[in-house]
Amino acid sequence: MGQRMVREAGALLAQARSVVVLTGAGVSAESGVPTFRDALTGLWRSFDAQRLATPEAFRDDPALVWGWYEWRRATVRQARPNAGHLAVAAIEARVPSGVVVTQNVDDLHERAGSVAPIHLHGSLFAPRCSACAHPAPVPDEVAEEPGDGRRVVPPRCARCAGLVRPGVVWFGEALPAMALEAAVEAASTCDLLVTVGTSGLVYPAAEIPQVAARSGATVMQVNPEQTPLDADADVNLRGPAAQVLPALVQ
Ligand code: BJW
Ligand code: ZN
Repeated sequence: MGQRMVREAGALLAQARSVVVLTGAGVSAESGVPTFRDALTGLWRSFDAQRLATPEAFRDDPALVWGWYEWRRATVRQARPNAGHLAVAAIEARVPSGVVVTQNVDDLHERAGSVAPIHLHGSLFAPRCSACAHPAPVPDEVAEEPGDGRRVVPPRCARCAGLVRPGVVWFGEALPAMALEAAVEAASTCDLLVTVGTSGLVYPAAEIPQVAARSGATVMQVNPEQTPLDADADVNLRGPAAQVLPALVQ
């Protein structure tokens, strides 16, 4: 990626009055949070994230799925926002209208100073009852690995004794309507959408850059790899978020 390209992209950003930053797992990769499509590591090596993140997996083996989320919550708690998250917060603070839309279930944007990022796929820190949707407390960190190191029996709902589930959006489930509406509204009225670290494979989030492009916005992509979003992007900045984003806001 050339210096000239970064300068031009920085100039586009400086001119924009209304910016949406759409992030995916890649923005947290350099904080040590594995991306969704990265091979699972350690104890979880033999599992497939696409299969675990489903209502069917939770129904068939709630302790396995809950244990996976406990492990991921612990990873995120130990992680710190990186220079990419900080640059996103700086963009948001600098432009007259800045909106952060994330597919991530971690809280690293909040911890970097972003104000109320829109979470399209929920949060690791908002468990709820699988039967009555009553919010449940976030469990304390597990001090030591229980049992086989993977399965953790989920807590029960204080209201109806149903099984508590992670407050995330699994495949086949609807996205939170207000979050999706707010994201689409922001994308259709912005003059620049910056998509960062997303594979562009998961819908409806993957449509958001198209919404912006069709409404006449410039679309900029930050990703070390090619993605299906390349076609919609006016500017493709190939590189890791924690290097490229800070260079844009210098
Ligand atoms: C870096 C980097 C660095 C690395 N810097 N970058 C239309 C067509 C086809 C299918 C569908 C469709 N519409 C719906 C579907 C089905 C399905 C879907 O999209 N399937 C596809 C797989 C084909 N969608 C759904 O089921 C959605 N629901 C739905 O549509 O409901 C309809 C409905 C309506 C009304 C009633 C009922 C139903 C729900 C989707 C939910 C997605 N949930 C997950 C799990 C969340 C919880 C959890 O985390 O466990 O969300 S799946 C997973 O993918 C997670 C992510 O947010 C999401 C996106 O992943 P992301 O962020 O793009 O990460 P990766 O890992 O894929 O990519 C990382 C990228 O970073 C890569 O490009 C790297 O190169 C890059 N990178 N290092 C910058 N340092
Ligand atoms: Zn309940």
